[in-house]
Amino acid sequence: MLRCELTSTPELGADVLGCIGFGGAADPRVITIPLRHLGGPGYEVWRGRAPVQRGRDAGFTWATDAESLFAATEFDADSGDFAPAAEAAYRRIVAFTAARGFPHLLRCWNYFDDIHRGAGDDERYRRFCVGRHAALSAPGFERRLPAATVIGTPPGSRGQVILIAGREPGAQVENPRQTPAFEYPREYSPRAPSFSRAMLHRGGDRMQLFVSGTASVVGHATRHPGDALAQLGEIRANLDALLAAAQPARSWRAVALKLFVRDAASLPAVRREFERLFGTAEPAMVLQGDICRSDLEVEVEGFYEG
Ligand code: 3EB
Repeated sequence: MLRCELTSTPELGADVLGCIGFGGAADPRVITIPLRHLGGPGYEVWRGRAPVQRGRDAGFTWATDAESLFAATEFDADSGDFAPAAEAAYRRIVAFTAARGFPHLLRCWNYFDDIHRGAGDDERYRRFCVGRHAALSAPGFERRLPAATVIGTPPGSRGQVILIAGREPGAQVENPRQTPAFEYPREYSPRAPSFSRAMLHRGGDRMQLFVSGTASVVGHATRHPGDALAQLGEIRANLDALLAAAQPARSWRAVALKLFVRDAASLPAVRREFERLFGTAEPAMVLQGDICRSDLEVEVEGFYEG
């Protein structure tokens, strides 16, 4: 069964599928994401059933037990149009996961720099959406999209995708308060963002829910542009609606929450509001990063069990 923990002291035993370190880590077994770490645990550890088999092939660092495939890859995206780079990365991902016998993407994390560079439809995030869509679109694909996060990293960083894939498909969960991202109207991007709000799958005798990066988007519009505290309240409402929509589990427990903030200066107030809204029982990892729409100040993602 897949497990996740956020920790500041990772134990890298035989059951580790992947360990992701934020800010910077010297250990070569740790996948480093160059986001500034602002608080909470600095490592995200995914575990499976020991002994995990691992390797490096075709541009992927991967690990698997019988049930899940964890993989990470990098892509260059320094100049020119970003869409072909994103498309190539996702075509590699589709081919690699299928070849290893885990053809169902459950969860993808996407990190790349200069996410807002370029005007209008030339913005890098929008070009990323175009490339990802080209690689994933196939008949019926919109019902099989993984949960996802896209966060902008500091200038000069390479593109990185981390993924979890399964032998069996997950079940898509959409949010009744939000337009499905894959149906966003044309004004946001030439091709809509290819992700599900959440993916549900069975982990042993429990249900597990991968919740995508969730922002202050209601319908398809940004609510409370520029207002981090009000956006957090909207995120709480979005998560409540999503968790309620994700049956059969009725009481979900947050196992791992990540809070992304655009502006570190907003942090003390954002943190207090986060603790008020989410409680302090589960420490969240707090990271500084750019959220896909420039009027979004905060985003929360999670892994839940029920
Ligand atoms: C949103 O709701 C906010 O393009 O994969 C959040 C999570 C967002 C994932 C993606 C985008 C993505 O539209 C942005």
